[in-house]
Order: sequence, then C-alpha cells, then structure tokens
Amino acid sequence: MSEKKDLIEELKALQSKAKSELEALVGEKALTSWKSEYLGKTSPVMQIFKRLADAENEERARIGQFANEVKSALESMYEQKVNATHQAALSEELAHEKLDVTIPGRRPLRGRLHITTTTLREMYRIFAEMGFQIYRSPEVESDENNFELLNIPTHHPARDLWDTFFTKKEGVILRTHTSPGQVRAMREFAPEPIRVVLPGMCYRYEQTDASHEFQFNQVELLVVGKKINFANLKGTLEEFVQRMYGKDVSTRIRPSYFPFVEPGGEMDVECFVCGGKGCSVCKQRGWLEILGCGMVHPVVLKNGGYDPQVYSGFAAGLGPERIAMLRYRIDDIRNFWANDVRFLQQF
Ligand code: FA5
Repeated sequence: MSEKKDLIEELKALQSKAKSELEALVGEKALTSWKSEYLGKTSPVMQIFKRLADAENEERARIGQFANEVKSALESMYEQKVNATHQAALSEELAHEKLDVTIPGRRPLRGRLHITTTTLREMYRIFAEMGFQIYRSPEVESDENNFELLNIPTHHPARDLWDTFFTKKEGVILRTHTSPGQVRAMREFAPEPIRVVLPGMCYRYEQTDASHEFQFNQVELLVVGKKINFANLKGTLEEFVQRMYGKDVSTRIRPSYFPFVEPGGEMDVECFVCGGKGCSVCKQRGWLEILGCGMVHPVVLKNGGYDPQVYSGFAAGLGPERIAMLRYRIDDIRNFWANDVRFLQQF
C-alpha cells in the first residue's frame, strides 16, 4: 500500500518538477528535449505504467488513472508552451521585420529580343518590301555545297578565305558563309526565277578582333532570272542601305574576288563615327565594309540547274552584326555574343 502511495507522491513531484522546468525553458530545442524527457517512452511517467503491472486490480486502476491524468496534464502544458513559443517568435519577427504592404511590388525582369534579331527582322522587312522571300538552309553543311558547287575545288587557294570548322564526319563542316544556300535554293526552284534572302549563323575558325567573331550571322541575297544585271544588284543594295540608314548615307562598291561571282565586289558604307575622315573604328579608311556581292558565276548557275546562256543572277552576303554596329555605333563585335546584359539591355 505504501509503495502505491509513494507512486502517487512520485507522480505529483514529477508533475511539479516538469511544470517548473517547462516554465523556465526557452526555445524550440529545449522544448524538444523536455518532451522526450517527460513524455518519451523512457520517461518516468511511462515507467510508472510498467511498474503497475504487479499491483492489485483496484490499486492499478486508481494509480493508473492518476498517472494518465498527470500524462494529459503534461501534454497540455507542453502544447500551451509550444503555442506560446511560436507566438513569441512570430511577435519578435514582426517587431524586427517591418512589412509595408503599401510598397509597390518588384517588377519582374522581362527579356527582350537580341540586337541581332531585331536587326535581322529589320533587314527582312526591307527586303520583303522589295519582293524577297526568306529561304532557310542548314548551318551544318557539306563541303560540296559550301565550296565545290560554289566553284571552289578542294585544293583551290581561295579556300583560305574561309577558315573552316570541320566535323569528325568526312565532308561535313559548319558553314563558313550563307552562300551554300544559293545552290540549295536554285536546285529547288530551277528553272523558275528566284528572289530570296538566306539568313543564319556562320562559323569561321579565325582570330577574333573588334570586327571579327568566329560565330556571326549573314544574310545572303540571291536573285536569278532573265536579264538580271549589275545595275539591279547596285540599285537593290543602295536602296537597302538607304532604307536602313537614311537617304544621306554614302556607299561605294569596290572590286573584290569571290570564286562564285563574276564580277565580284564589296560594298562599304561611309564611317558613321568619323563621317569619312578616318578613325580607329574604320581603321583610318573612312569606310566600313558591310557585304560581299557580285553576279552569280556561270558555273554556279549551271550547278544550280540554270542555263547561264539564258539566265543570270546576282548575289550578296551581308553581315547583320556589322550593320548593327554601324547603326548603333558599337565599337566591338565581340559584345554581341558575350551575353553581358549591361550591353544587351541597351537595345
Ligand atoms: C562571304 O562570306 C561571301 N559569301 C559573300 C558573298 C556572297 C560574296 C554572295 C559574293 C556573293 P565575306 O567573307 O567577305 O564574304 O563576308 C561577308 C560579310 O560577312 C562581311 O562583309 C561581314 O559583314 C560579314 N563577316 C565576315 N566575316 C565575319 C566575321 N568573322 N565576323 C563578323 N562578320 C563577318
């Protein structure tokens, strides 16, 4: 009997010890260890249930009921303390972090079109007004289309003009210019007349500098038909430049060599930075080259399926990044693909 009485006393003492410890503790960690100490499987209260196994029925029921009451009391004390602790943490947080719900939200960052994309679209718009359609051709090309069919045989020294990225597959390269699309378009449309622009990325294994990247865009122009002549080429390019840069811009076409045109030339635009006087951007020349051009070579016409006795054509390869540089006075082409938002977000 006295053992049983002791158990009751023990439970009372336990409850008051647990209570005063709980009241004094601070923080989540201390709460967790209190819980395991007083309510865990090995806690004294739980042990008392075990110790009751040997007691007589009546005693067991009475002390068991009391132990259950103590356990419930401890659980509810614990719940209250948890709530109070959370509440205190929240009040503390609110007191320190002042939240002003009237402050306007942060504007989400919006992407924009790349400067080359907007320049390309502007070019398409101008050429579309002149009746050109867009014709897409692949960036991974055959050596045959990129060189052979453009009148540049395997060991021709003109291949040095295009430092090439080769793939591991024999005869497959990254196109060095958009001109291979000429043959593709001709073979698709012959003998119909053609008026297309062929845009896209080109790749050259070359040293980069302020006006040369190893990856850049070109827009190829191709016109094939009867009685197409050099005046058509010159007129089209001059019209394009005026629509792109305004009526006052000066241009010139210099003779130049490309194996797939005859005669061939390059078009320069008067340097916008120095107005033609000579500066570091135009390398003291006063002019900036923006494209190569010429009358389609008879061999290329034949390769494309056109009879050079009946048909003639002109072609040009424009550099949209160079065109954008002139328009926005950008002094280094390497900015275009460096992915620096400070540069990109200006356009
Ligand atoms: C060609 O690639 C010829 N296929 C162009 C052509 C087409 C001539 C049709 C005749 C008829 P070229 O290598 O000069 O030519 O390049 C043409 C234009 O592409 C240049 O005027 C320039 O605007 C641009 N370009 C060339 N190389 C680079 C480079 N490394 N980085 C940036 N732009 C370049």
